Amino acid sequence: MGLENAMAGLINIFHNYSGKEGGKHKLNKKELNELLQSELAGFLENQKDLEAVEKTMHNLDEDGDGEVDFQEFMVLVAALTVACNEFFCEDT
Ligand SMILES: [Ca+2]
Ligand SMILES: [Ca+2]
Repeated sequence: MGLENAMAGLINIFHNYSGKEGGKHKLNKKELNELLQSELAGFLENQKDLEAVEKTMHNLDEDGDGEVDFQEFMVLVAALTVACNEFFCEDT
């Protein structure tokens, strides 16, 4: 899988969840929660409670509109990808 496919995949996944309710291009708290539980369950094993989701939301929501847009979502993906890479490097 090339990087272009990986990027298209990220965009698809975001819109699968952001389009469920409210603004189609933004994740509200419920949509973010669903995305985290379904797509990042392995990474966020210890963040299953809503309080943690709320905290994640608050940290990601840079413009303070109460929802997470794609740019804000990418900050999370980038941070998790870097963390994953570090973990992977440590492990070998
Ligand atoms: Ca939405
Ligand atoms: Ca926002």
